Amino acid sequence: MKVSWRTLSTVLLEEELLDKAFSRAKKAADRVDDPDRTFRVRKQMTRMVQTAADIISTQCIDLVNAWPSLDHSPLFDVAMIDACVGCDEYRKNLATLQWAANQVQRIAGQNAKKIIRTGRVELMHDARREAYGRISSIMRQISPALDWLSDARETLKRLPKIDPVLPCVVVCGAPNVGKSAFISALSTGNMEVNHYPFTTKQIHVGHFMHRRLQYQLVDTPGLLDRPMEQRNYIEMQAIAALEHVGSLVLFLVDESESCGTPYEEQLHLLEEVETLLPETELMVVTSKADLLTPQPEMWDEVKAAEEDWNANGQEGEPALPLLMDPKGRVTMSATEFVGMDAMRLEIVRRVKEARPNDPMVLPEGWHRSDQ
Ligand SMILES: Nc1nc2c(ncn2[C@@H]2O[C@H](COP(=O)(O)OP(=O)(O)O)[C@@H](O)[C@H]2O)c(=O)[nH]1
Ligand SMILES: [Mg+2]
Repeated sequence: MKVSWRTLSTVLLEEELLDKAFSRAKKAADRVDDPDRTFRVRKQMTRMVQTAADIISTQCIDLVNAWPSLDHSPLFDVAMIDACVGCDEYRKNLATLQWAANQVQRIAGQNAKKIIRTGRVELMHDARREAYGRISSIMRQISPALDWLSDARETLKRLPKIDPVLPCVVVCGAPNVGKSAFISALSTGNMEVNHYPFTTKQIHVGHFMHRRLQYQLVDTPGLLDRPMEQRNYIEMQAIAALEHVGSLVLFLVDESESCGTPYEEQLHLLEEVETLLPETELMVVTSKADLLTPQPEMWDEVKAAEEDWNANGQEGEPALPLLMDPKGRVTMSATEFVGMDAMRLEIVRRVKEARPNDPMVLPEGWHRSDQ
């Protein structure tokens, strides 16, 4: 099941939920019409108690059902939930709502019985009043859980959406090396702009399609861009989460140093990323090829090959020449758009190598009926 945190409905807090429950209950009572006073009051009071309990238990149960179960969530989501709000709290607060739903229904049942069993109108009113008091007391007890879930929803809404089944390229490197520019240059369609809940920096999640398979490109500002000792527990968790979804890590190096981080320091960071994501295939790429002096030898050749390929409708999967820098690393310019198409095809090849048992790829000799 794929959950979008953005579609979870708002959590009504203690006061809001009580107001809603009691005002609906009153309306339900107002609709009762019976000439016999005893019958009328009995119906009114039972309806009030039952309606109030139903409204409250429905919100609680709906919430418990709508929020993803941690046992059935992708590892990336679980790691992010743990990093951002805490899995134990998450479970505990949802369990509290489940408990409250049962309690208010039990109270409604008990007091409805009292109302039905008496013939005295004032005792019916007393039983209704008692039910309201007990329901309010339950609501007071779950108020902290409602507050917590409401805050958690705001936090989790801002998480980047990553589909664990699809290839995912994690783009990292020091600040300002061109991660965001690279992702926008490679992406087609809408780019999602997001924040990790623990950083105010914008993150970009982009996509491109190749052979009907969507490739995700994830930005990592504030995560894989500074020395290890400056990272806190939450950030470490988030980094661990990336290893669960990353098919390939691209580490961008800005040799021009226009990013502000010295070259040596960037290489130090690279070593750290290698130790932080040991299971994921890593590719080092030089960004901002247009700023290299001298210009990469193959600049004109790559540019012409890419222009040709685009002019011919991007037919096939040619071995477009990769732009290389003098150090022998693949390079590209996101602003001049040179080396980008070659890079995209290289990413596809690398991801394929890194995911030999890709569930989306059919075995040799099989054909999709719609191809
Ligand atoms: N000349 C040049 N500048 C670039 C290139 N890519 C990014 N930049 C510039 O580098 C700065 C930082 O880029 P940005 O993508 O925000 O870096 P991020 O912090 O790694 O996401 C911006 O001013 C970009 O315009 C490139 O290929 N060539
Ligand atoms: Mg950026």
